[in-house]
Amino acid sequence: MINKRGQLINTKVMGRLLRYAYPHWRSFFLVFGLILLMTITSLAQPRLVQWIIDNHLVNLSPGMEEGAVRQELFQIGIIALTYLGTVLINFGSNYAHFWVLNKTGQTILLNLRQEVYDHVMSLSMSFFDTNPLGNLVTRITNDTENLNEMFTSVLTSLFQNIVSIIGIILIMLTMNFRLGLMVLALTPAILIISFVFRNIIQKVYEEQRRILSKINNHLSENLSGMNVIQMFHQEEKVYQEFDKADRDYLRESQREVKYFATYRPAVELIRSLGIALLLWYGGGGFIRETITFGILYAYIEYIQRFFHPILSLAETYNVIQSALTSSRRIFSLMDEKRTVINQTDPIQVDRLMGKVEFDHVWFAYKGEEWVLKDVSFIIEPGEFVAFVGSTGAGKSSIMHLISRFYDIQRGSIRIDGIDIKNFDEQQLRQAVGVVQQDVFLFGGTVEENITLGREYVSRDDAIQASKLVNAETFIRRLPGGYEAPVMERGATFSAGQRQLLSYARTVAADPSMLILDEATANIDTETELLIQDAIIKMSRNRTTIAVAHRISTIADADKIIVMHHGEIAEEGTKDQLLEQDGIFRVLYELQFDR
Ligand code: TTP
Ligand code: MG
Repeated sequence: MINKRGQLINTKVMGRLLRYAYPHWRSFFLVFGLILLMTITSLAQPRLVQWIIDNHLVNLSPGMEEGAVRQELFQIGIIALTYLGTVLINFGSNYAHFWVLNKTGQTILLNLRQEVYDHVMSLSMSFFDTNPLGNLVTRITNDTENLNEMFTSVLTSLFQNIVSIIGIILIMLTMNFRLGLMVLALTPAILIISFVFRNIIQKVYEEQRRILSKINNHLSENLSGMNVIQMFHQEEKVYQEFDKADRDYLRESQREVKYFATYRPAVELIRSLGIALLLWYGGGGFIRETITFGILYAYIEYIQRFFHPILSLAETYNVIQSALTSSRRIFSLMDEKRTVINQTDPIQVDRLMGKVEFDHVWFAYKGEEWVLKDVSFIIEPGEFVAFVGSTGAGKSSIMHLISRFYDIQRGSIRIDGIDIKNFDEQQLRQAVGVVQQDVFLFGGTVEENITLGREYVSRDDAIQASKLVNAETFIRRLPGGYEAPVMERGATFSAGQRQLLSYARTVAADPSMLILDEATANIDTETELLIQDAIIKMSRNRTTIAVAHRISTIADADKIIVMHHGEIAEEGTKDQLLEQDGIFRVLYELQFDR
């Protein structure tokens, strides 16, 4: 049941949906016209037959004159042709309306899906941290598909059914008022049954949707983590979980079938009851000659056609509910605001020098769980600064903040003396080249993975960058070289190769600042030397901030900052820190004692 509040929200959602349909009003207009034509031709048919029976067939009798018979048959022929005409027009308008409608629906859907996807892409990282991937996939695919139902089946079947019902009632009442009233008297029974049914079935549908979303989440999560599952022999457990959700779904589907299996025969029963009543009452009328045989026939036909739109209206209600739920979910997704907001009037700089300042920065991913506590440091243009510290100390978080993936809660972060909130986000991210801890390769070619389709990165830039970071040699050796295919997630590349590719990707855009969040993965000595050399070449003439796990990366740093539990514990050159005899010295000795 819809309460007052629900209804209010529904009309709001409806209004918003209609805004998507509005640009296509001509198509919808055409569709409504075609539906009107369909309904009229369909409703005219029993009336034509009735006409033949009552006005012509009854006139035919065995002893009739040849001329009169021919005259009647001629008339019947004309009506029969008209009947054929209604069948053809009905067929034609049905076909045309279906075609126009689905084309329009799919166009609306395409736009909507693109809009949703565009919006999701624009959202800040914190959104993706808190929303399961499977839900997003469901919303962009299933939920938009549900909406299509709204525009195609619902909008038009509502119209079609209401027109049919009104048409049939009018025809029945005008043909014979009392018979008409009698048929109408059955309507409440049908309505009550349908109403009860749709309430029950709606709950079933809701449960089905919930389970389906669970299945989707399960699939997307576990398929992407397949290597971990197999490595730790979790197949059985994962399968059990999936199996359970799948069985739940089966159970709900069976429930749906069960209710439908009761509902349909119940309706059929009422329909037969109606026809029996009609034959009893109408038959009496026929004998008393108040009702003609043709009218009786036409009524039976109209009863059949009367039930269909009523039932269909009840089912439409379900589709509307499901579509409204989907639209509410889609709209709430579209209403998600970016948490990181771009300046309306951002500062434009030709090229950043690369001075980075953290000024009493406090930061938490959520609530008051501080990941960074009062962190302050200054990195001069062109310097090479290394961050070290135990896992979870907040090193990667600092890197995220420099390219403003998240906004900080307190303090400020400045680049070249300007608060990063005042830069254009795009420009900032272009100026800050980030090599992330986990390298993500996309399906495509090697070249595409380096240029990433950025219009300011040419093929030549990609090749130059690969040379600079020592990736050229191994790329040339690949079958196809720069055109070599990359599997989704780069499964066919070694950790070292992936690392080098991501270096090439980052320096190809010639950023003023370079952020290296070093992978902890162990890499063979030869590749390690290549990486070492690549880092030195990349860091020339640019501010470089590296999260380092290997002492080799740190050795030549201008400054080392030691993080501990979200705070800066020590700061200085390697030699200064070693002298201090603090955390760094411990970390250093741990690595060299291996
Ligand atoms: P990180 O900044 O990722 O810690 P780190 O880079 O120093 O660690 P590692 O050497 O292992 O790479 O995390 C700091 C804290 O922030 C940690 O408690 C986890 C938390 N965190 C989130 O809550 N959400 C996130 O997206 C990230 C990256 C971290
Ligand atoms: Mg990290």
